[in-house]
Amino acid sequence: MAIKSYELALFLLSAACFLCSCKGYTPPDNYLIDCGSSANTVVDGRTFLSDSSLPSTVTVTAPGSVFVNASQNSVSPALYRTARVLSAPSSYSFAITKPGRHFVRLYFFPFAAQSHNLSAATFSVSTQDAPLLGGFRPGASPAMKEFSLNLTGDSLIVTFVPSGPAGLAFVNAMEVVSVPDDLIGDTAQTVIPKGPYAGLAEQPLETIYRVNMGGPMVGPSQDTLSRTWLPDKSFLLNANLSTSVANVNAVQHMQGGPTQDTAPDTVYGTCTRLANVSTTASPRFNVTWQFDVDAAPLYLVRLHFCDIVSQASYNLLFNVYIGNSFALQELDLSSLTLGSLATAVYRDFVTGATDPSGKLSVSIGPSADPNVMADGILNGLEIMRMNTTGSVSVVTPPGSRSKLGATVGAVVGAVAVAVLAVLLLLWFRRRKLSRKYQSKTWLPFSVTGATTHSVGSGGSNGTAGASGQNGSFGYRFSFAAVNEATNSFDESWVIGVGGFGKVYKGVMADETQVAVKRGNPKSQQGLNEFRTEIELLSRLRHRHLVSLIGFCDEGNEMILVYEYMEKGTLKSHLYGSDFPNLSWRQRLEACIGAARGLHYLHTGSAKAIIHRDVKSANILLDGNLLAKVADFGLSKTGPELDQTHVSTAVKGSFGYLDPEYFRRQQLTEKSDVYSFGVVLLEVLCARPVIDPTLPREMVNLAEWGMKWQARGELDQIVDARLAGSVQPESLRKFGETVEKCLSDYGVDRPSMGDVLWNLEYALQLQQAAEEGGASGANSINSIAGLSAQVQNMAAAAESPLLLGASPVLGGADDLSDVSMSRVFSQLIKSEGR
Ligand SMILES: *[C@@H]1O[C@H](CO)[C@@H](O)[C@H](O)[C@H]1NC(C)=O
Ligand SMILES: *[C@@H]1O[C@H](CO)[C@@H](O)[C@H](O)[C@H]1NC(C)=O
Ligand SMILES: *[C@@H]1O[C@H](CO)[C@@H](O)[C@H](O)[C@H]1NC(C)=O
Ligand SMILES: *[C@@H]1O[C@H](CO)[C@@H](O)[C@H](O)[C@H]1NC(C)=O
Ligand SMILES: *[C@@H]1O[C@H](CO)[C@@H](O)[C@H](O)[C@H]1NC(C)=O
Ligand SMILES: *[C@@H]1O[C@H](CO)[C@@H](O)[C@H](O)[C@H]1NC(C)=O
Ligand SMILES: CC(=O)N[C@H]1CO[C@H](CO)[C@@H](O)[C@@H]1O
Repeated sequence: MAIKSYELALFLLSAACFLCSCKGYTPPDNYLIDCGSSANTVVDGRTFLSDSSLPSTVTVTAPGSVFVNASQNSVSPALYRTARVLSAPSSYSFAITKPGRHFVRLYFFPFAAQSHNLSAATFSVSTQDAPLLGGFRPGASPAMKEFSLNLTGDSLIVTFVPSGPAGLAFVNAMEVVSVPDDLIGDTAQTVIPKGPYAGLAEQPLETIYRVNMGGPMVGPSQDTLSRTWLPDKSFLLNANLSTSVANVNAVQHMQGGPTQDTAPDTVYGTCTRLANVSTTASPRFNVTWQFDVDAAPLYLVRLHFCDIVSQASYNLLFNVYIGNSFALQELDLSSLTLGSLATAVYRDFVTGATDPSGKLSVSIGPSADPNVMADGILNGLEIMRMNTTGSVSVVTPPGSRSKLGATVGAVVGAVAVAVLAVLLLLWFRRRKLSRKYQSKTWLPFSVTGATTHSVGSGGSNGTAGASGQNGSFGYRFSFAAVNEATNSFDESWVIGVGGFGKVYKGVMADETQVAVKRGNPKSQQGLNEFRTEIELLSRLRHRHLVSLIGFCDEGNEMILVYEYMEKGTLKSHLYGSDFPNLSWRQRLEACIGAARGLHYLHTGSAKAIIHRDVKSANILLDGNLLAKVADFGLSKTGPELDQTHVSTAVKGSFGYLDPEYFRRQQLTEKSDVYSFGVVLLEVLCARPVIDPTLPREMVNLAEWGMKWQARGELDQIVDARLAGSVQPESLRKFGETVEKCLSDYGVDRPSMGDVLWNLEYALQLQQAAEEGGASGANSINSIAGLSAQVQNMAAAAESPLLLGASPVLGGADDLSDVSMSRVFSQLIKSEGR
């Protein structure tokens, strides 16, 4: 509510701004100081106070400091003509009226002063909570350093500590100005690997670049937050591949989206666009901007977009890269703005330098879809350094309480952040290195046995390839056979596209329908996934895992042939397509099937197998809506008995990723349980797990769902098509299960076996109620039904591997670790309700 009215106030202010052309945002804290000056200085309509007549809310503790000024005929900008020279640790302390983000801007220019050699000054600057500059030596020309800090206390102490042989520090001017709370959110997306990043809210940031693509320089007087935006020409690698477009008056803002304070209209209303050079030999190319950065730290990269170029919605489709990795793949701006054109949006990313020599590059390039015209735009870009190292010093103003405790806490916090950053970096590097040292050519997978040219699918015409260690790999098909089965990889037979490549429908010579996944031979990741999938799927057979029929590794091909799943993905039955609605029972049954498949993966062989990419798009339905788990490309064998986890780079899909896995990079089966919990919510609510078009608090389904579950009102967000048909008892059981799956810590999450049992139980509750209310007789029937299953389970528990190896057995064949006493205690409890 508070946020709403605040936004309304902002809106009114910006509306007022339109009328009176005053600034849109009034900062609660607004300190502007012209350091070393004995008179006020007005710059761009803002008054910088004289350093000698400061208000009582600013305390300077600067023993032995002196004011110096440049020669009378200096032509440097006004704020850079005076300085306060500090020859001992010194501080400026500001009273803060409203906690939250503030810009701290420091101005430096070592002009020639008579009394001191400012060029020799070397010093560090910190606040009581964050290091700002370490061993800093101002350059030869005027420069402003801008930091964005989330201040939590009632004061900000900026401390300068001289560190060079000259024992000097100085500052020309300072600003401490409030920033709207929603300017920097808490979350962003990491690029390598792709995933969520949380924790920006408390992160100190230093602005490194702020660029207006395709437009002019925007100065402090044209920006509601007095920022400076540079033109992009000097950062373009090849300026002749792009054109500039401007349509400033068209810019619109959507509710809950960026405002004038996010970036001025001059930024959103101008862009750099892929040039229309379709006459040249290669009409498809990228436009790249390159920035010098330090190789070590992480950066927050904010990309601003506003489709001022399209004539109609949904026509512009393009890719955005940070370094060589996708930041936004097949970006469709209209879908982020509910279809409206010329509407401002931005996306935040966290990345390291994209080149070890200290470069960060951002590119836009055409869509991979050959039917889409090569086009792409970028309107603005900000690169902010996330400071994670260094120490803080505090020169406490006289009379104020010592804040040692707070300082120590801050240092400890900073160390924790630093450790996290180092981990992130190491793992970023490792990925880079491992990629670098991988051979560029694709080595045929070592499978013995000759290739034959005849085709079969379970018949006797294929070759049963075998490897020494892992037993049978199933059938090895000739390329000719696969080619024929897919009508020469007919594009109109494509039934899906994944990271690995396209999936085609196919019909083998004996009329068996198959799904054929053809990998991109150039993808190294693809090769690993190809191998993993063959190895795993050849070992595992289960009614609820999609079966591998065979593969083809002829030449450079990486082709996998699976059983055909007629009804497609579970996801497509929930939203985004026009399949008939699934009833709550059907949905529960699909979840139960998938849970069985995962439970088998986790427990069906000596070493647990962790799927790592559990999502509704990887759960497929056959003609009878029987659910099977697919896509084992990312799967990993679980921990050895003596370990509790597998350490690994984070992979998986945004929105489903276990936060603990992301934090600690330790993989356990419980990461799959988390992702499965997200799938359960998706099944209940029938909406995407991440929907950036929704209001902020609704974007992430897991968060949104848990909010309602915590209030005991999960029924409020049930798919409208299920209205009234979900029995409250069933929903309650389901909700509790979801909540447990989504526990923050893996140890608090149930095993897949427990999840399975709880879902079975939710189904029983639903059936019991549907079949005539919870009369005594029906309850007894459903208990009888369950007991029968429990007996099956007990039988199954004796030889899980054997049952797993045989796909025909199926049913409740894999509940090996559900304890009988638990089953009954839960039944008894429920009867008591
Ligand atoms: C330099 O400082 C002196 C005394 O502080 C002042 O009188 C003089 O006007 C200043 N010069 C300039 C160029 O500002
Ligand atoms: C000022 O210090 C710089 C760096 O130490 C030095 O290169 C320069 O010669 C000095 N200038 C004067 C006038 O002493
Ligand atoms: C500042 O940090 C606090 C936690 O220390 C957080 O609650 C608050 O939301 C943050 N404010 C902003 C504007 O990010
Ligand atoms: C565009 O840039 C490329 C590479 O710098 C250069 O080879 C080419 O001649 C340029 N084309 C034009 C029309 O300037
Ligand atoms: C690009 O050029 C092609 C042919 O030269 C033309 O059909 C198309 O409209 C142009 N696109 C734009 C955006 O100017
Ligand atoms: C654009 O850059 C990306 C990342 O480096 C690359 O994968 C892609 O092939 C490039 N596209 C074109 C059309 O050059
Ligand atoms: C962004 C930022 O403030 N970076 C600083 C972090 O702290 C180190 C050490 O004090 C400095 O060197 C960086 O300049």
